[in-house]
Amino acid sequence: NSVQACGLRDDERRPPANELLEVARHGLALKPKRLPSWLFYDERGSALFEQICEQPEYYLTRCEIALMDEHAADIAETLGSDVRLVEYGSGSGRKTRMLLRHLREPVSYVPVEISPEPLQQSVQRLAQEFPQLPLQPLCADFSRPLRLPIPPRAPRRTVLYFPGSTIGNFEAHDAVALLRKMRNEMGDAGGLLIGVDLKKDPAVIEAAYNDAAGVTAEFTLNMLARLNREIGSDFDLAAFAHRARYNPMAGRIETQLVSRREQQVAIGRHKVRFGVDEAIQVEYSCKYSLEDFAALAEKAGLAVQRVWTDPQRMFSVQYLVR
Ligand code: AVI
Repeated sequence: NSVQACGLRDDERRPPANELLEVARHGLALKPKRLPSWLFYDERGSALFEQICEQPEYYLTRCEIALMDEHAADIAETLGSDVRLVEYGSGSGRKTRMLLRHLREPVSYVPVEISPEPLQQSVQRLAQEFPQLPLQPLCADFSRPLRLPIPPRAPRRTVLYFPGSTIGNFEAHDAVALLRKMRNEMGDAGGLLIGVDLKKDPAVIEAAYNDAAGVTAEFTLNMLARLNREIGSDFDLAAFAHRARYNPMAGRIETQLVSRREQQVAIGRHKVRFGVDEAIQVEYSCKYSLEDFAALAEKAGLAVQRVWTDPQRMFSVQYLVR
């Protein structure tokens, strides 16, 4: 097996504290207050996200794995032979392994992941199961333009894999921009295999983001804990609450951190004031109908070629081409 090292200097691995401070100060000066959802994913946040995926209410992961389990052979057939597979975000790798088991003579697998530890772990696991497959991990932020490693031989096509409905965490305008960037990266003959969560009974969606065990609440609050750890802010975690509600007009879960009382929080040398019930908007999780998503893809110059979905239309895996 050939595994390329992921070359990244230590100072490139984690946003520096002054950048985090600037991001926090900027977001908390906005009206209404906002913090970006990438702040969730420090080591603790990534571990909590893995736990969310195992909660009984969080149907997304279970449904997508069931779809891959049932259709992996058909999906692999659609992608064809001699594919270079590029995954945006390396995740736990379970869905990827299901796909790789069925791909015919893949040229290489390129997981793209911003944090080096999960990237290394998923590559090590894959190297054991697929000793013949060239692995070319890339430590990078997939939302920025990528310089893909040179493949070991010419692929028939480059297929980008973006599971998990992570596209839902981008607002429509940013989602179109990301899909357009992917369109460039896949090249003329390329494709995009993407997981997309679907619109359904709002109660089912809301439950997924308000699990009874409180893991999602802890995940959301970890954003403030992270800021306390890394920039020395003094958020009192007991004075904020997790709130995730489905907005039917916008078709999305809106997750907020809500101040339980009037308070002031030190962010660097500044004090930020919060009123009772004042919210920080921290995440959107957009839900699509099949028609909505096809229209979004079209704006990015992509056409939906195949859709795999379950009988209850909970979740979809879609194959998009130019
Ligand atoms: C990563 N992403 C698709 C998850 C979602 O469902 O929006 C993140 C998440 N946030 C709360 N629960 C899960």
